[in-house]
Amino acid sequence: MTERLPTALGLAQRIEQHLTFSLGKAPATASTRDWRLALSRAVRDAVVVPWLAAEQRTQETGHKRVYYLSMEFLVGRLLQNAVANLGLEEAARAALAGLGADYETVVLDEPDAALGNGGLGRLAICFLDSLASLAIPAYGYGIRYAHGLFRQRFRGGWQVEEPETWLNEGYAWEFERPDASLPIGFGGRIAGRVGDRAAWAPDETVLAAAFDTPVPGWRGRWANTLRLWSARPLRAFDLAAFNRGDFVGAAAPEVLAETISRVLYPDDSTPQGRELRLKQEYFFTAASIRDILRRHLAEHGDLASLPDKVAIQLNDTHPAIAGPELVRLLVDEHRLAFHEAWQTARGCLSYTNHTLLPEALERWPAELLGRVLPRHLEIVERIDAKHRAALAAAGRRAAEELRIVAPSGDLGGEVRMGDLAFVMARRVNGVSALHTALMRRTVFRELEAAHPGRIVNQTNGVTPRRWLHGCNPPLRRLLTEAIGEAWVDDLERLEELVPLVEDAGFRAAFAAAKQANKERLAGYLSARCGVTVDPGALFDVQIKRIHEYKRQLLNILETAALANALRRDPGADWTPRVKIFGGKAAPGYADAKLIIKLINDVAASINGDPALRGRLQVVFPENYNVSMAEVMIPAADLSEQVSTAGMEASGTGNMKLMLNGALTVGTLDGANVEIGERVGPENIYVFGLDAEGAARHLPFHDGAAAIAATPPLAEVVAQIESGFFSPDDPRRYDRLVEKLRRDDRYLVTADFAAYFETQRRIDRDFRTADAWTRRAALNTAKGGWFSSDRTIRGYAREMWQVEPALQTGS
Ligand code: RUG
Repeated sequence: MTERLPTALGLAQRIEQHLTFSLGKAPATASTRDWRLALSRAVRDAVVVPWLAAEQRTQETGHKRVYYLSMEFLVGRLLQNAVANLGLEEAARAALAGLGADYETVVLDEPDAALGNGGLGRLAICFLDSLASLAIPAYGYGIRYAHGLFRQRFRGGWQVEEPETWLNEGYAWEFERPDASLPIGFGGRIAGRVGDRAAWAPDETVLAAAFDTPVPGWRGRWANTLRLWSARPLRAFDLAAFNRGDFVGAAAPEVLAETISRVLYPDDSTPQGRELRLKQEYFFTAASIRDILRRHLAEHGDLASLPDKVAIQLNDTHPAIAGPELVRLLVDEHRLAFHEAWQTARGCLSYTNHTLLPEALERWPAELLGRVLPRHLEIVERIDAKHRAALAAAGRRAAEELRIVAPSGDLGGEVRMGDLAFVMARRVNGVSALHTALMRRTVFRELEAAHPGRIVNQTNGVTPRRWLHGCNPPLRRLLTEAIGEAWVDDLERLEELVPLVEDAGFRAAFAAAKQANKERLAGYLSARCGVTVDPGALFDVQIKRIHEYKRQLLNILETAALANALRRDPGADWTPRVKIFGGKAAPGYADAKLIIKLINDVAASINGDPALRGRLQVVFPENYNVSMAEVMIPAADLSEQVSTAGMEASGTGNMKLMLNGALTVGTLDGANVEIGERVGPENIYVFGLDAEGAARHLPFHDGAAAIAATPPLAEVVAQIESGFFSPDDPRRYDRLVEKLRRDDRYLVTADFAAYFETQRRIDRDFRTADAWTRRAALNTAKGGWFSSDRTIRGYAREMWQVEPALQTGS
């Protein structure tokens, strides 16, 4: 499918048209925002052509469709990505210049759509990019949160959260689809039964309103849809109440309904047992499942073909209610027998698990589930009973561990959503090799034994379009000069760089690209936070959610210990370092917020010490987000991936940093293991306990002995306790220190010595600049496997049984 993409002239005309007719502005008075919206509309026009063509082709050929259900889509900015995917960069630059506007300024004006917390939501967007680039017909389904992830501010070094308002700043990409709205019910009772069928009478109903954003793939060959649901009241307004003068009461239905899609739960890897969260999960899942059934019936007219034509992917357990919802619709509304409905649903569903942390595995009190979704609880109980009965009939012990609805302290027990998703899925995926192995041995041990082969591994990946081509123009140019542009379609072609790494000229060019990116980051930090950093220093980067298991604490303790060593021996030839942190803590996660404060306190102490100037600096810009990552990642020399082994399911930042030529310092955790396998042990810094070693120390590790045995750590701990970093409140960190001493469940103290020693090795290695560049370039060359195109091909083959709708080159 070749589309007619606009030239610079054609694009300029469209931009002007949109400026005039969509925005009502003249070029002379247009603001940057106006130009941005006009360009976005013009680019959206260009996306619509392949988008409609792709939809038409899918319908005509009856091709199987993939549906990716995710509570989170961490979109970031769209404009630059769409421009690049359509090959319109030069045209857009020239068109805007001709109109008197600057392309760079305009694309940077776009606010981030932060409809996700971190890796899980960003992975969903990388997957959508790959699905479209591979021409696999797909829909992403999620929630159109009015407020995405909060905006982070630092006040006195403490994180404070402000609401984020992405929609107020103009979002040019979506199409509202009033004809696709669906009523979604909650609560109520079962009003009647006939055989397997039941009539559910909800006592609260809201409308799910659909908003579609086209997702163009690379070269604009294909485009898919991200359909986000917004909650609306069934009746907008209570006129009778208004006429009585009860203005607040009149708006009540609106407020109540809209609450459902108002905020993204600002949490990651910790549970949220709130009723509103359950309603959000059901709201978007039910709307999506009904939409899928409606489309399938319109296209194919029968339900028997559902598993052949529909693959539904559950991104974590958040949409796990999809199983019971699909069974409910098939039984109650489409009159299938229960068993047939269950098997049909199972034929469509797959589930990806993203965490083994017990506290993060979703469980809903049966009482709550029964109150909000009474029919679904019945169905879950029936699935549970039938599943265990089937195992018993096959001669397997129906172990207690296999119960989906498990007895607990709560009245009526609790529903284990991971087990439900597992039982309802044809395939269950782990996001790295290690994570998959641990999944088989731990959380799903019994289920794996009962259903051997159901668990598969497709390690995460990242889209090279955004995370190399888009964010790193200097390196993109070098790679394309060196090996041609095919690497953007097939990232494994980066392997062709391996011989070039031995070429001094190539290494010099690679180092120059890195330097240019470091200068760009230095400029960004200066403009944004008023700090001056030396682009000649080692840029040591830890960017991710702030969480105890990710161990930003280990990093900042090591930083403070390094500061002590520098002060003690000022004459030594130290490697200058800039420690860069970025990340948000969940608002209710007190210990993570205390770690943020500690990083900022240590930063103040180090950055204010003249003895450390030019040697060590700590930078922690507020409000880390996707677009900040796009500036930091290309500039990083060192990638901090230091989670407690066994706790980070995969990581994807590790892949982005590696691809952009950063060396990893990390534990044998998540996808670090696979990074190490590809680059070889001499091109990665691995330290500390592995997953088995860590498991032997847990559940409780007494850190006091390790602290005493590690003098640099003991010194920092003593400083913290003495108020060295917090003279205004010497007791501030008592709780953190107490946890390190008595209950160091993230094994910071156990790994500190190895980490400190490894960092000193890194100091030494970085000073042999050419050898460092060689290893950095090898990281890029070996990074091709971490493309999300590879992951999606794996999902397509192993989980979805779907082929691309276009052959490469067509
Ligand atoms: O913490 C995991 C990351 O290790 C992983 O890379 C990412 C994508 O698979 O998902 C993250 N995650 C896990 N986010 N939320 C959860 C638990 O719901």
